[in-house]
Amino acid sequence: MKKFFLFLILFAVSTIAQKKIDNKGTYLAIINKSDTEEEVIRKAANIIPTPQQYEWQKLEFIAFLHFGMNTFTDREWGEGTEDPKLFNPTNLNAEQWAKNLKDAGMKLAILTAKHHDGFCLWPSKFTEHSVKNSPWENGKGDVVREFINACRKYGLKVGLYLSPWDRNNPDYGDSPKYNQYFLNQLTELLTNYGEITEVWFDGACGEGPNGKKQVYDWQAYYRLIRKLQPGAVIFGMSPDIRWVGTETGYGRDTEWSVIPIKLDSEEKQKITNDRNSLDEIYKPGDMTDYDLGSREKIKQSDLLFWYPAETDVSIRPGWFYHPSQDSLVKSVDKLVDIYFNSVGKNGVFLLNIPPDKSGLIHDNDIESLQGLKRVIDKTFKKDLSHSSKVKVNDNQKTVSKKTLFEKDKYWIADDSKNFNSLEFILPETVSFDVVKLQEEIRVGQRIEKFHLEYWNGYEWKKFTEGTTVGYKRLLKVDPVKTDRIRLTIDESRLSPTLSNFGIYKLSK
Ligand code: FUL
Repeated sequence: MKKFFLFLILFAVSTIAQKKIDNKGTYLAIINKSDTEEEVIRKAANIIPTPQQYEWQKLEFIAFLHFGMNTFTDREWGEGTEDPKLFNPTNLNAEQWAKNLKDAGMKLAILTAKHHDGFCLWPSKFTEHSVKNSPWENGKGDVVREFINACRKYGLKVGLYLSPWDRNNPDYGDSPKYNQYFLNQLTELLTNYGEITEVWFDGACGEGPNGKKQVYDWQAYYRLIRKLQPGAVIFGMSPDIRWVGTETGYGRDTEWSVIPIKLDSEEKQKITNDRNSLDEIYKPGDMTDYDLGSREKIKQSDLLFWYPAETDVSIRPGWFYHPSQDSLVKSVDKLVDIYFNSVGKNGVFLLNIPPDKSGLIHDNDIESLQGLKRVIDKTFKKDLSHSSKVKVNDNQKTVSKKTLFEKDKYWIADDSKNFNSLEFILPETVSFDVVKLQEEIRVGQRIEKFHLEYWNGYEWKKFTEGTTVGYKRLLKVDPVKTDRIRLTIDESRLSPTLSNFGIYKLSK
């Protein structure tokens, strides 16, 4: 009998810690004035990504291609009055783009189908300002099609950038008319080219105080995209994916994917527990604040939802190709640092590689991309804690790390109020300088503060600490030599989870 109870206790210890994914969370939560702080935190801890957001987050590293009229005029923002005849790549080869992006480990590529100058890279029926009036392929070409065919061939998902600000269209500023034009263009792009994974809306508008005042019908845009491409996520001016807030490639040290917003009384009437209702009220707002999702912020809000960060930067100083910047392509070391600060700070890394006037990605850019890939592959090839055993909260029973983080399984603490630690016991002493932590975001984002220690043979020594983890947190640390590492979660919203842990040696 005693043995039976012992078995039961051991069984409980080994099963409590590990769970299979269940979808108990919600996509959004309304905060009521009467909610206690505890209630607000409980709501925040249970917000989860939609399936589309989760799939997108897993892409980690994606590409941007700024290509268009500006490539030929050597500008960043065109006027909209440029002659379509200027667009004439001599050697355009979208397969060269796709192959190099794929080889660099990118999973999706986004092309500027139309930038602010209004010039369309596809032969739109709704304007003359497009490739159809250029000498390229005698006006019979379609860059969007060539790009998408090449991406499909190399197994890359596809995204399209369509600038709402349009300096060429005469109806811009006549709001209903231009909105219809924009919807027509979206319809062309989202029906004629198969599956589109990301639609990219930029917030720029340089019209100035006396310029044309176009009121965008965001709700109509979202409705059309949901209808034509229900699997797609919308970047930027939408409630799906937010801009990280800078164009440097560096995310915040504390990067929450659960974001609060304020609502006016009309919006409060319209919002329900259904995430689709968010589309009906969402107004693009400023997401550049240093603190977006702290306890203080969420306590003062009306609504919480999953709103992850995309971290964009160009491999060159400009977004478009300029021959004068050939020597200014970011180095491998810089790109590696950006990788750690984007993918490694709970963001998706969107790196821009602009094709040149001939229609090819320049050799200097390819060299840096290949260098980045080499470092990432070499560094993350071998997790030095792979064969470790894990001790949870000083429990004498250990589990193998492999079993704890097996596919679709994760560790969840019993109670957020207890001391929560995971000790990784390695079969031998190793030396490392990179740590990887991942939360199981399909349960929510919960960790608010953590620290890491190593055993030096006598005592525990702290070697790093942090705040949020989210989908992925990568930490570069001074080299550590040990056979025991302890992760302690000091603060969390409800019970924290962990879906992966790894230690590596940065290898160039
Ligand atoms: C900005 C634009 O104005 C730039 O030209 C570029 O497209 C960048 C990605 O977004 O807002």
